[in-house]
Amino acid sequence: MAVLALALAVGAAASEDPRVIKVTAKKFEFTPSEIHVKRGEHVVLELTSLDRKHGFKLPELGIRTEVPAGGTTRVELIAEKPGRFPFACDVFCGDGHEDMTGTVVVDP
Ligand SMILES: [Cu+2]
Repeated sequence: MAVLALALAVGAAASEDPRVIKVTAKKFEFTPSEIHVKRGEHVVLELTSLDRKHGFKLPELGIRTEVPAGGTTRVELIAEKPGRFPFACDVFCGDGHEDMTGTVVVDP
């Protein structure tokens, strides 16, 4: 009985871990540029820059961070409402910077 309870507890803890979504940033794109999450799902965006410093701004979900050159930044995301939420690089990174955009799609 005690063993069963322990197994259930471990299973519950594991299911609460956020899903990690890896996103790379480079001049002048995010990959993937469209990120799907479920409504209420707890995810961590793991942003890695393959070249220089970039920004990551997702204003409708209150996220704004920077990704250092060659480095990784993690941001947590729990989207409570479905919809399409645009994000963009907000650290000027050269001609083409304006095209460095993407969308988080929160599925209902
Ligand atoms: Cu940029």
